[in-house]
Amino acid sequence: MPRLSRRHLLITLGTAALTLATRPLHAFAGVLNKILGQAAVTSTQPITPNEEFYLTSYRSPPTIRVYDWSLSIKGLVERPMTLTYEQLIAIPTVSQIVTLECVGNTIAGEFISTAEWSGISLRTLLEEAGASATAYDVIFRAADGFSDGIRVDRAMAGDVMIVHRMNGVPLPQGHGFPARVIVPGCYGMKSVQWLTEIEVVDQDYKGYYPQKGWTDEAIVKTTSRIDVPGHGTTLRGRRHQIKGLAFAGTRGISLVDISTDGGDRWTSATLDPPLSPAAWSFWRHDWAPPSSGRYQLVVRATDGTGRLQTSIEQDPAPDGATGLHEMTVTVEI
Ligand SMILES: Nc1nc2c(c(=O)[nH]1)N[C@H]1C(S)=C(S)[C@@H](COP(=O)(O)O)O[C@H]1N2
Ligand SMILES: [Mo]
Repeated sequence: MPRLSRRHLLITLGTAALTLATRPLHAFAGVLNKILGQAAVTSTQPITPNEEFYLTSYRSPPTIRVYDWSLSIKGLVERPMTLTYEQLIAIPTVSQIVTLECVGNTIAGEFISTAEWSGISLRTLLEEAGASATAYDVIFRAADGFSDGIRVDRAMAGDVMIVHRMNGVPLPQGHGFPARVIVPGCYGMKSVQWLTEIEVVDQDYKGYYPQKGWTDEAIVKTTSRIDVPGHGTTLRGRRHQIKGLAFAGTRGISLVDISTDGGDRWTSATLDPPLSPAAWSFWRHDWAPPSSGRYQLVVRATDGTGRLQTSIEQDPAPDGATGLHEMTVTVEI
């Protein structure tokens, strides 16, 4: 991403909460999909329309008026600063297509979507503020009381963004208006919405979900999903297309295999090039079943490091679901 020069940042010098609750993980895992979010309509488009992008927040989205809002950068920085909305949007934007997935997403679940996000690189902002080289974590705090943090080296990698636009329009209220964080390759919890404060600290910080026992590292697991045909479908005729998506965050997807016999034999599917290194991959496979009958379809992906997606089934808690997506279809030739 292009670097921004100092004169591009209109900054004002200035000076610039934590809730520890314990709840059993199993109780939490069960309600995450039902209470904390609403699944969007299944969409197999490479970019999810804003109205269909999945929603997750631990309470209802705050209503923020831009003239009441500011973003402060504080802590271990040489030049603490506060940006108004006007100042933030005046900075030349960079854009990146990034897939977000909730850590609570189940195998083949709907809590995964992709958008083009526009804003500024966090690295630029931290360099501008003079973040300490010896710092450990960067904490993001939000207007709804939510917070989370990432390691300073991750924050400085250049691909972490502070965004104020989503698919070409200002961030919708339900997706973090007026500004949010985007951390490619991490579960959605790190992409703090309704952002108000960035603090650089010299110790490990545990955010809202990590405090409750969820993963702090939050690196997405490799996942894949069959979208077409649907489970239980009856397919008529000799030729059919099986298709779906796969995602492994910033590791990317190198291979998708499909099995039509419950996982005994595998064939590689055709992969579409992803829209960005941080976006999901679409795959398809032309299938000519040899005879009528019932078939067990299974998909598995290999990430960009050559690691095969595990078939071991694990619930979303505490660090993301694993297992393969399987479904039964009936063929009538
Ligand atoms: N302020 C705030 N940011 C938040 C959350 C929240 O509850 N409050 N939820 C997180 C979680 S768990 C996810 S998965 C993503 C979801 O972003 P979306 O609703 O835009 O899909 O936002 C993250 N950022
Ligand atoms: Mo989430």
